[in-house]
Amino acid sequence: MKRLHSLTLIPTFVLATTMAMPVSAQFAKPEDAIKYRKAAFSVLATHFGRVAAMANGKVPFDAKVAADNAEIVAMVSALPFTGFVPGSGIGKTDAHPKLWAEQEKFNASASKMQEEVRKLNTAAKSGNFDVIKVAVADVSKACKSCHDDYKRD
Ligand code: ASC
Repeated sequence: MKRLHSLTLIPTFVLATTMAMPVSAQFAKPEDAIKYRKAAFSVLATHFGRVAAMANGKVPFDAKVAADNAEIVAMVSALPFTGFVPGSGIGKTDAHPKLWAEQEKFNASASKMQEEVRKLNTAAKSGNFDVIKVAVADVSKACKSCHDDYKRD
């Protein structure tokens, strides 16, 4: 077997180091955190939207497209939440100020979404359209529940 070149371990090392840092050290300004989480939500919504469009009959079902997009959704579902750093509740944000006073509840809501997203990923890999439809509905419910509580309209 070929020896694993030490260079191949660098990305892993960088990722591990970055993730171990306190999130507040990752954004120079509150606006940067706001921009980051909006971008991450946008990626999440784009890929979830592609699966949801099929589940809701707006686009013909394609098992591979569903699986590929559900995988991306699962991959990025944690990203937006690193952007909710203290002090980033003011500015161009739809985040409700109470979010920072209810961190535990907010985190539980985020975890619920991530759990449903993991189930969607499993469902999408199975290729079973009926199971995917249920999983999509459950993810939507989790998204909406958190928006109802923490997104200003
Ligand atoms: C989506 C999307 C959301 C959720 C939400 C569910 O596709 O972009 O934010 O579903 O609309 O109610």
